[in-house]
Amino acid sequence: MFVYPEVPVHVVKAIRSATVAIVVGHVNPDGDCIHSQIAAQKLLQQLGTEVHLVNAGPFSRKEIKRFEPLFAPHVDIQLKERNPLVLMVDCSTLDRIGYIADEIEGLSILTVDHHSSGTHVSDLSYIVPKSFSTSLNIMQLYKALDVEITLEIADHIFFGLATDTGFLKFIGSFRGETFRLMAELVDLGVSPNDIFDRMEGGNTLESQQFLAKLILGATSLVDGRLMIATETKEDLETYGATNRPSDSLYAHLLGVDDVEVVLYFKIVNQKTWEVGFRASHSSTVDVGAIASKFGGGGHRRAAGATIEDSYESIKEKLVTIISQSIDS
Ligand SMILES: [Mn+2]
Repeated sequence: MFVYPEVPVHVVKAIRSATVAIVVGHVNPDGDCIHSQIAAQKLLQQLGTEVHLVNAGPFSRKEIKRFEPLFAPHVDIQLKERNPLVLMVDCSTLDRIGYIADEIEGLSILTVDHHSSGTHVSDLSYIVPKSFSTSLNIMQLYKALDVEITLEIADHIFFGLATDTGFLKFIGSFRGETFRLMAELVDLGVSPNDIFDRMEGGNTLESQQFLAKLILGATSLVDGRLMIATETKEDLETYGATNRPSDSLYAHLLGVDDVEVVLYFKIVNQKTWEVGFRASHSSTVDVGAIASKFGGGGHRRAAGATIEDSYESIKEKLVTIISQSIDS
């Protein structure tokens, strides 16, 4: 059974003794990153510290867009000269914070994260790879520093957790501690159904209609183990690129029995296609490796590539390579 490790004493001391601090997160931030940054800011403020939120952006996800005005895109030089403590959250390596890495050079960094990859910047850290979200690590900091978790803070923590677990879908057996922490947050007044609406809602009617169109036109190949959805130039003109329902499309098509891989062909022009790849949780197909053969990249289960060729030719090559990986 997993329990959170204690927050190291030198981490508690570093937070307590900071008079000015910067809280930075990774580029292209997600819900866990942004809500962890805000929850960390409030923690430090409760301790009397002056805090600045910094993130290089872009704030492209709809659920975090409204928080963008709270974040500065740069660390200004006068602030840096005051030798602030840098809290780096939801990432452990400097390459993840973009150009801000140069702007904080020489400052001491405290890392709070749940990713295990990469070489860490210092031993001043609270990194818990088994934690489902950085926001739960921040919750541990509140407890270690004995700062009250208000409803507002509880909401930030829960939202971060909800984002990183696909609203609890990615949590497996023997992880009761996550639910015990969630129960504390819900008893503080957090409403899981409100959080779900904020996370999954906010779609335009156009994006839902675009989704319907893509699902209706999807084709099933390789004995039902591969699904391909393709948009036309007219679809793009009707619904617009910002209404592309990518996440929902993948979820719907991967939810079909036996489907292992989903490809989403997004039109750039007749000779250029951006292809999104997704593989199911149980599939052995590594779509990141396949995308990289076409000049793209990504992870085992999620990847993308921009390919210059005709639709028919790209499709033929991808179907061949995917049916081989499914068979092997
Ligand atoms: Mn995270």
